[in-house]
Parts: sequence; structure tokens; C-alpha cells
Amino acid sequence: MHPWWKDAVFYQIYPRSFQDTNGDGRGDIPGIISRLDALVKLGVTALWLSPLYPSPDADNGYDIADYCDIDPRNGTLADFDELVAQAGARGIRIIMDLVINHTSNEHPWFQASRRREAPYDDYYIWRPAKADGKPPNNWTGFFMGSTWQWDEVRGEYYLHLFDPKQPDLNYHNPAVIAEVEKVMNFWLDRGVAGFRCDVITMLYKTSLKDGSGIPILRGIENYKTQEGNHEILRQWHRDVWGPRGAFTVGEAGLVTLDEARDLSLPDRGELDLIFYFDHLEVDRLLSRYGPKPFNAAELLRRFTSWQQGLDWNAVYFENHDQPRIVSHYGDDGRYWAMSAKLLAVLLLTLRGTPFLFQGQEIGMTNAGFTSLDQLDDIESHNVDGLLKSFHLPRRLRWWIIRNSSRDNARTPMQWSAGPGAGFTTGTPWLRANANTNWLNYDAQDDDPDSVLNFYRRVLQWRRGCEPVMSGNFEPVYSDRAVLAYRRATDDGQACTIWLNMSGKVRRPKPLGAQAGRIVLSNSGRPELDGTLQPWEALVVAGN
Ligand code: TEU
Ligand code: CA
Repeated sequence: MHPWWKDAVFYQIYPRSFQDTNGDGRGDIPGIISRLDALVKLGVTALWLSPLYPSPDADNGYDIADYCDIDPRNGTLADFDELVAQAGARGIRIIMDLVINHTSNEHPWFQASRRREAPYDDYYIWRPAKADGKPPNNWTGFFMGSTWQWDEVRGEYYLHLFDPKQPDLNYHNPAVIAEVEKVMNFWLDRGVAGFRCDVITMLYKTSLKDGSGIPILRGIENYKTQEGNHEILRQWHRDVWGPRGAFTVGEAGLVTLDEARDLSLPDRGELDLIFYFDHLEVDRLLSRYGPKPFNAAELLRRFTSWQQGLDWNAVYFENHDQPRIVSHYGDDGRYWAMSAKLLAVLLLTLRGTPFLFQGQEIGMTNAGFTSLDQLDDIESHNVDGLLKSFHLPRRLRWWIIRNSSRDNARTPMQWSAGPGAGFTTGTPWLRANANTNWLNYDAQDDDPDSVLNFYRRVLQWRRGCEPVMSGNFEPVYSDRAVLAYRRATDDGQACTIWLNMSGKVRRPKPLGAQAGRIVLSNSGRPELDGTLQPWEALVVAGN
């Protein structure tokens, strides 16, 4: 069976930063509808919408106060139905962001739970204080600090892996599991094709015993990819996703390859695909933080492990949590266009279903923030607080944060050079990147050499390239700057991809012996000569 999502090209929209149509400085659903034709022109066949639900915005919509409605700042349910219809008329499917590890503390369930009102009293993870008044255990969360918040109304602590305004739901409670099924069916009834499942591998806390080690994600061994979590995913697949043919891609932070196989191999009956993070942390000491030198050989090693370890999976470089890939792995200065195009070749010739993030198609760069007070992201501010508690000087703290902050991905989509970047006629909720004056959609739309038209060309080319659409993945060569891999079908069709991820001319020895015809490049080179120009990407057909 060849499911639709194996041939899909996904595009993630972060609605608040995509297109505003009423001048309030926040993107909205009518704005998404107004840009559907641009997405068709790019070659998009499916959309992942970051949360549109009512939210007090403690974590920009990932703190949900009502799972079955649309936040009025984004529009209405009628607008959403119109979006589904308009997208469907263009052959575009929609998946929603399912954020059910936690709710907002303003969700009615939580407000009832803190008052011990049945049946909600057991919807969350409540525990009394220790004898000395301290939290029930020593866990620390994703936004730093204790994962416990004291609640005066209930007179107990509640667990939150993220912000205190994001209380974790209690997945030992079957009523909670059933509530989530109702939410999924509500959106499937409205025509969505599936879900991107937020923090989906941390739902089930096997125990609340103290964690060990450094106070960063201390205690994670009690809730990361537990057997109880697999059982819940299998139940949802049995009850909803299977019977309704709903697609799922799970955000699987910190998973190992073996855990990913247990989550997503077809015979497991859990998720269809997962987002792992290893490939984005080659030049990082810890998660997205602590820069260290990049090494193309390490990137190829990690890709090889995941490409060969999972039969088919999602491939991505950007999302609303990640810095812009052209600033991260590319060169957003002298070789901005070449490196953005190289990264497009890398992403779109890997084995798997590609996910693009809004703005990646025009090579949007990190935002060039100059100080912490320009950042909105709760995580960035909390990381600064943690580093301050380790007595790191402000300049060093800012050096660690500035290029890793999630806000680098969240600045307004750069549609045109005008004020508001063509995103809004009002004041944007987060200031637009200063380079909008030259780096924007309108400036690239009709330019045959633009990053945008390169993405359009590669997305069209790959559809006709069987080795890319269905072939295997084999590493060919790598060093600190250059990597090469081969995609081949069982009947012998093959192409080899050569990438120079550096600003210097490279002469990798095996390239000298590479036979075949260049079928795609970011340089227009007519034939092979044993060299790779700075940031040159070559796709060579034949062995
Ligand atoms: O992110 C989850 C998250 O922050 C971790 O998975 C972390 O990113 C990963 O372990 C690697 O660093 C999701 C959303 O994408 C994010 O925007 C939300 O803030 C968060 O969940 C809470 O809903
Ligand atoms: Ca708006």
C-alpha cells in the first residue's frame, strides 16, 4: 500500500507570522487562504498548521484553552472550514497540531481540577508538598527550573514539563485518553487529514521518583518513550487513526533510533512518521544550545544512521522551534543563495517525506537580534535565567542564545519589501527581519535564479526522479566539509549527490572518478571536473 503521505510535500505554517489580513499584526486564517496559490506554485501538497486554538499565549498557542474551537485572533471555525475547502480544491491536505501532553492552565478542565470537581479532579498530575513544603521530586523541565507549581486553590503541586501555565495531563486516567479521542474526531470530522503530534513521546509518566544527574531535564528517564506511552499510541491508532485513515507525524524529542523504530515501524500500529533532532545538533553541545564546529562527516554519519534505520520517515531542517537552516548550516553572508540552494538539494534528495517551514523556500535567515529584550520566546528567557544562575556573564549568555532562540524562525514571513514585509499593514507582533528590504517573496517570484525558483525547480524535478522518490540511501564520501551519498532503485537507476558545505574549493578524490551526467546543480556547471566550488551542490545521474 502506497500511502499519500509518501509522495507529499509538507509545508508548516506558523499562523501568527504567516499573513495578516485585518491589520492587527498577527497572521490569521484568511491570510493563509490568500496565499494558497503561492503554495501550489511552490509544489506544496499538504499543510501542517501550528496551533490555531484559543490560547492565552503563554507558549504562543502551545498552551490550549479549548481544543475544539479557533482563537478569534486567528479567525472562526467557519474560516477554518473555508480553508479546508479552498486547500482541498487545490489538492492540498491539512494536518493540525495536536498538543495534548498538557493544556493551558486556563482550560476549563484545569480550572475544575484545581477545585477537585469530578471527573476533572484526576485529569492532571497533582501531589502534596513534601514534609518540608518542597515539590514532590527534583525534576527539571524543558523551560528550565522545577516541573512543579504550587496551586493555592487545591493546596497541592501540579506537574508541568514546560511552562507553569502548561499543566501536564494525567495519562494514567482513561478519561483523559478518551477526551483526546473526541478532540481528534472533532477535527477529522471537519476534514483534516491527520495530526502533527506535539511532545507525543512524553505523555506517560511511569513514576514520579527523583531523577539523577545534572539539573537539566532531570527525571526524564521516568517519562521519555515509556511502554505506557506506546500503549496509548496503539489505542489511538486502533480507535481513531487506523479506522479513519488519519496520518500522524510525532515530535519525538531526544529519541534514539531504536525508540523511533518502536514508535513508527508500520507493524507497530503507532505513528506513521516521527521528527527526530539528531541531524540538527551536529554543531551543538546540548540540544539547540552551545555552538561547536560543524563537521559534514558527522552530519552524513547521523543521516546514514536514520535513513537506513527507518524504512521511511519525515525529513526536515526547519520548524517554529529551530533557527533558520541557511544561518545554521549554511552561510547567510557571502554565499547566502548558493548555500540556501545546497540545503534545498540536501533536504529534497534525502529518502523520506520532506517538510518545509514557511520562509525556508526564500532562504529566510536568522533574525539578527541584538539583545534578549527583543525576544518573545519564553524558552530563550528561561535559558538566560538558568545560565545566569551558573554566573555566566551576559555577553556569553547572549552568544549562546542569540542564534539558537526559537524566535529566529518566528519573525513575520517576508512577502515584500514594503513596511510590515507585506505581512501586515499594522505593527507585527514580532518585528520583521531587517533584510526584508531585499530578501522577500516578491523579489524572487519572477527571478529565475532566485532561491524560491530553485526550490520550485527541485520540487518538480524530484517528482520525476525515481531514485529520489523511492530509492535507497548509501553514504559515498565525507570529510569535514564535503559529503556525498547515492540514491538507487532496485532496478539500477541511481544518482549521486555531492555537496560542498564550505566556502572553499574542494577536490574530494572519489569525485575525480565519478562518472555520469549532472542532472541538477546550484551552479549550472555543464560537466564534472573533479572539483566542487564553494557551497556547490551536484546531482549526478548514473553510477
Ligand atoms: O516542542 C517540544 C520541545 O521543546 C522538545 O521536544 C525539544 O524541542 C526537543 O527535546 C529538542 O530540543 C514542542 C513544540 O514544538 C514547542 O513549540 C512547544 O513550546 C513545546 O512542545 C510545548 O508544547
Ligand atoms: Ca490578523
